[in-house]
Amino acid sequence: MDKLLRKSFALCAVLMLLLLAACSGENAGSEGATGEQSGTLNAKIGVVSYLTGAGAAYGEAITQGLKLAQSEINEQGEVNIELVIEDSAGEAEQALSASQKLMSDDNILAIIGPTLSTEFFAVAPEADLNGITIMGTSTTAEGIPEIGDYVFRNAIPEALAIPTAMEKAVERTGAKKVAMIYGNDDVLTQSGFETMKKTAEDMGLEILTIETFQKGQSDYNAQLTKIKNTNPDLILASALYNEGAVIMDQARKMGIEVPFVGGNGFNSPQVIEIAGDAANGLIVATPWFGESEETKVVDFNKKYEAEYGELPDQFAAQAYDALYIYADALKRAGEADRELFHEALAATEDFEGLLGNFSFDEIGDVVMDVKVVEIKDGKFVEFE
Ligand code: 1QQ
Repeated sequence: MDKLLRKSFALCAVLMLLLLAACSGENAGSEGATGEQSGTLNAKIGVVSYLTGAGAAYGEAITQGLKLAQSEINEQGEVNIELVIEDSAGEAEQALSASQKLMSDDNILAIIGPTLSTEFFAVAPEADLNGITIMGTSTTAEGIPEIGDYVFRNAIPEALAIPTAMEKAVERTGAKKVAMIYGNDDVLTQSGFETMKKTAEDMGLEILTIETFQKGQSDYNAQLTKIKNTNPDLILASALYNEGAVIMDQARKMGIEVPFVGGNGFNSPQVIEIAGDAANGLIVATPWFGESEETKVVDFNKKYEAEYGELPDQFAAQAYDALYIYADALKRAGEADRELFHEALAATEDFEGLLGNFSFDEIGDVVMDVKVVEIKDGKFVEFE
């Protein structure tokens, strides 16, 4: 009799559990969720990326990295991610309207992007206000995670990358005098410049001249003539790849042979594509070193090349890691709920990604190591 009672209790418990599981599957879909079906957590992630216009190679690399991670993650079966991708064209206004469209969809769990800090500063305050987690995978200007509680990035801030690159460059070249050039109409290139200037002052370097330019400029003769006349040991340049590559090309043609130290904008194979040999001598700091012999980097290169017919760059690698970081948070959240996801993401610690060990600090900024690389013989190689 006792046994029979215990058996029917057990049966009831199993039935209750089955019922609960079925209910939670049906209810999902309200709060940034598309729910859990057959043991898989479903989530829709919004992406805003720079896909058309002068800097489209940034957005192309980012979305390719995201899609590769998405197919691997979905294949693993624990979570199933749908990406809803919108183009920002590198413009703050378009980035804002694209993200407003995403934010108004209750089924969007969280956002990745936009690409440029200039765009991110227009979008992130609104995401934060709406309680929607947003993460930049390429936004490196000062002040990004400080925008709010729901704002994160997995891109290395200029404040960390630039001093690392400058210290190594000065150590090797023995440089004492520097010339500076930067884009004064972009949040990232301005922020990078501020960091370069402060670092130069802290290191006791003499700043010979400070030159500026704007997006889309094609002739740098005036700025480069001034720089050449001051005879610097090193040039500190804060630029996106389009303008940066043209500056290097024109500098080399004028006979300026000294190395350049750049920020995140310069860290693209597009610089080599556009400037050719003139790109040799560019030094940048990055968490990504594509020539690494580490198995995970080699495997990623292979898969990426097979899929897209080209090798990945830092932007692809950071985006790839970003989606894994989101998937990891989603698993720990246990359901596709905006609040639970936000809490889980903020608690990310010692995540082992393609770019190494990754944690968020208390404000959602990056804790990770950077390497210094240079362009030599038309390739990014480790800076010795
Ligand atoms: C920023 C950047 C750009 C180079 C991203 C493509 O670092 O705008 O913050």
